[in-house]
Amino acid sequence: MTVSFEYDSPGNDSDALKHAIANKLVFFIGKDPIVAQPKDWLNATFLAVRDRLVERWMRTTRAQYSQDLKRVYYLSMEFLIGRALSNALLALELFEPVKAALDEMGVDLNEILDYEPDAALGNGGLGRLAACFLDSMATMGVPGFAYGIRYDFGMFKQRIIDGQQVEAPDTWLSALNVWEFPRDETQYVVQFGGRIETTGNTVHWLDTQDVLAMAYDYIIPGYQTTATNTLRLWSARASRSINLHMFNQGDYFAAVEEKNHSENVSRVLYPDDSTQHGKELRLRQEYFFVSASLQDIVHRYLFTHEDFNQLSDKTAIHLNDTHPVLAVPELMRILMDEYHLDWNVAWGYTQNIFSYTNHTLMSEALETWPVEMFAHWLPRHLKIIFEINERFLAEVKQRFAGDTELIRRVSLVDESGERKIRMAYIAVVASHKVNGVSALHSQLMKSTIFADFARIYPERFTNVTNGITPRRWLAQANRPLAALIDEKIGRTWRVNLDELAELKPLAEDAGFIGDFMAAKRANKERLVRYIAMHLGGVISPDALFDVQVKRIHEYKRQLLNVLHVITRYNFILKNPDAAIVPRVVVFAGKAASAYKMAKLLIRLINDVGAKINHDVRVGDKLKVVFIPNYSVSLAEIIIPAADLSEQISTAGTEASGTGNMKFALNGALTIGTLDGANIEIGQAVGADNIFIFGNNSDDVQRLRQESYDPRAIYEADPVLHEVLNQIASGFFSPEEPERYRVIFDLLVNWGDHYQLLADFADYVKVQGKVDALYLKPLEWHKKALLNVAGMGRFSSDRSISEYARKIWNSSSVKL
Ligand code: NBG
Repeated sequence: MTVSFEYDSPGNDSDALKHAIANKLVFFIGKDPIVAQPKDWLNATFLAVRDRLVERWMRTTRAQYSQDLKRVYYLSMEFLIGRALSNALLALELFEPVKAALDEMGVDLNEILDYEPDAALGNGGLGRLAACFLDSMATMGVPGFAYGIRYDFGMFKQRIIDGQQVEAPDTWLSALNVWEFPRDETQYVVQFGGRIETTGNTVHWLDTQDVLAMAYDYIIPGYQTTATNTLRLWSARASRSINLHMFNQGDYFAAVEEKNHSENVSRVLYPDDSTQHGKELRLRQEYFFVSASLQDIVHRYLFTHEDFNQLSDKTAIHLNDTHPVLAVPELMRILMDEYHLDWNVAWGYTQNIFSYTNHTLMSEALETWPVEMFAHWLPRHLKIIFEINERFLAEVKQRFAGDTELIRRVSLVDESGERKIRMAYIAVVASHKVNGVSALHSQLMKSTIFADFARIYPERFTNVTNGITPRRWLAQANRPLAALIDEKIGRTWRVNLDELAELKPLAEDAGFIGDFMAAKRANKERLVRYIAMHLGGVISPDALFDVQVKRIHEYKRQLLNVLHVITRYNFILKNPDAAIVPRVVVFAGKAASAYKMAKLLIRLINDVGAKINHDVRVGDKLKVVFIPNYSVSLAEIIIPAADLSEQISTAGTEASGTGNMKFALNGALTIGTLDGANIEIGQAVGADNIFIFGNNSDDVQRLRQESYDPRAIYEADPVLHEVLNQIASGFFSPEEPERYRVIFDLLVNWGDHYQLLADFADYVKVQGKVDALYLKPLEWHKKALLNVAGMGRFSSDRSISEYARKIWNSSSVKL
């Protein structure tokens, strides 16, 4: 029997859109338009828009199957997606039509958009990069498929109470989430614990505690293409939803508790950025998500292939940092224990399939797991890792005979104290390519953390500089500028960002610069309104907006920025009549909940802000604003409004940065160190159009090894001396004078690990140059425009095409 199957393709004209939204509101949400709340309209619109993506999604999936393309699986513990609706409207080019349709029903699209919670399943740069990459993969037709965890609670919500960070849970799933497709039928068993038994050549993993992983799918739309991709997030389910035995015995509580215990695996995102939690739950989270993903990958492959011969021709798996590295022993386990491939065959596939991106050189972020903990939860995987290690070390022994130190250093098991598994080393040994995320970072990766491996496998190491999606970070976040650019060079820069270079000649066109200034002004006014509404402060859009927004971390040196702010404050008080460029210094960012120093920094920023903002002698000359609860949506408001972008990490510590790219693309000038992608941004926009200061990474290393003496700097510089004494003596915390003593100690007495004092004087000097330039608005905005024009290279489309070519060896789907 042939089945006749027909459905109506949804139309995009105004009537069709209106009907679609109204139908969803009435028949799906079940609300009478008379009483519908903004949230209901949001969901109705969401559903109507989603319908317009589903067809594309199915077409892409079918094409991927029928063309039997190599699939690129992107494994990441974090996806900082942000809001989906405005992004989908942009991809479909339906923003204006949907807005008009809603208008006719008396609903304001911009207002309802604000009701969508941010999907904040990530901490910072690493998670947001993953989201930009999804956008680019879809837009470029790369047959991508991303896997992650559907955390019940994403990144915590930050409130500032009495100047201090207070964390509250992010309940993004508490309301209806109409964007996702729950896949009840796609569930995998994930095993933990138990024991190993070997019979003949077969290894059995028995008596395990099992958890189910259930799939939730999200459509990732490509921009102006029918190509889409899938983000599949796993949610934990108890394997027996209630322990019937206990339930029958009347112990309902214990039965439910067991269920909760299993489901905790996907409960919450670890709110850590660059530091790792040595917690068992984290290990279980990592295994949970890679096991489900690998089972799914193998299942999908076998759906269209009869044997494994083509496995590595059809499959690329990318490890976004070390968090998914358990995928390596998991693939080996599946191939050997479940499909009875022998070691060499399985390992051959594994090495061809995996690739790995390193995102930080910070040693605390290079994950290790105690062998004992590992043995408890993942006994089979430990055995596999030991065997990988044995074979790897045998190879090294053979190639570097006699170098026993080398063997000890590169072993996958750290034997120096409590035995630990080194996850990053597994990633390097199992991958055919390992990349860093900026030219400097990739270089340092080879000369520091992976120096030995760069000797053993020099051909594996490569660089792919990060990028950002111009769809979200210019077209969507900065409509005034996008419209202006469209008028001059057309619209195709959205998919070919290099075209922005055509704006260069306009730097000489005073009329255009005027329009460019007006666009910046509009963005600044939007931020002024946000601040007035949410924080109650009044700031002037005439001031220079000096912005540092990112995670709070010592290496990012928000403190150096604060030292400059205080320096400025002191100058204003001492020189009441001096002409000074008015500045609003904006901070935003979250501190990991257990990171005391970062939290103290937030408090210091707020205390310093309170003092300065209330000092009538200062007036509009200087304001400090800490905007709480930094998020993707907030970034979309803050970044386009910035004049000055602070990228001031200690050289050699920020792997790349991506915020730096967003600011420059939106026409802010950067003040920064020669660190991460700042260096490449400087090359792209021209040395005259960026403010570089301070030591470079060689200087930093040399100082660290030789003679760094922060106290001497403190004693020799009267300006710095005064600022540090104020902090130490409670000038900003009179009710608790000792509050910031530890900051003084860190800088002056305990070695100033991030070398703030070494860069302070130059930083302040270059800030003076910033002021001088800002006094010449035409000059300033000319340089700002040259920044925009020079940023083509930093599109995540460029990054993804490099990954596809150099690392994944994948080709695009034909539609
Ligand atoms: C971060 C780096 C950033 C970089 C992003 C994306 C981690 C572990 N690393 O410099 O600190 O831009 O990754 O690559 O979050």
